[in-house]
Amino acid sequence: MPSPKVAVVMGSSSDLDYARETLKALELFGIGFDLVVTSAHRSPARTADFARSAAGQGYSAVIALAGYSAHLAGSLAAGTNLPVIGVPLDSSPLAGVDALLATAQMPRGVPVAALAVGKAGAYNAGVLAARIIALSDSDVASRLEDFSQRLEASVDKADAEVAEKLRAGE
Ligand code: RP5
Repeated sequence: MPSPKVAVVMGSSSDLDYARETLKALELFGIGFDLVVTSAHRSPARTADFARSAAGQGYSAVIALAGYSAHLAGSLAAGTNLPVIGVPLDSSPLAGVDALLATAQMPRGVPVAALAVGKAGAYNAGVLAARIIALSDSDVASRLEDFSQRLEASVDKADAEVAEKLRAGE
């Protein structure tokens, strides 16, 4: 089985710090990626070409991160039947409310999986891609199991730490 990979698409190079969160999650699950800059508004032809060629490039999903009036995820979803995961970014004066609405409010028939605004959404995009890939990849499925267990253990640890602080009078 070829190793899984996804496309991580940013609307601008200024989105890189957000995309790093996505890459962090993808690396955790052993999922490869290509990181691409293309803009729905500034380079519409390049964006459409990328969407049309995405399935042929072997991606399992496309992750789109964009701020302001974020049409990137929707534009990509218009040109591919791959699952498109959209991350609205809080890079504008409206703190991502604009991008959230533009990413989530897709018309019937052209879905985008719209995630949380900002870095939590960017990280979760990698986790959601892993969940999609895990449907047909047992290695990724088993890494997801470990991930969930570590997440749960971190809550137990936080609970114990808070109790300890209270006992110590902090
Ligand atoms: C969006 O506009 C990009 O995704 C970015 O979040 C925002 C600002 O882009 P720059 O003006 O910094 O290139 O399209």
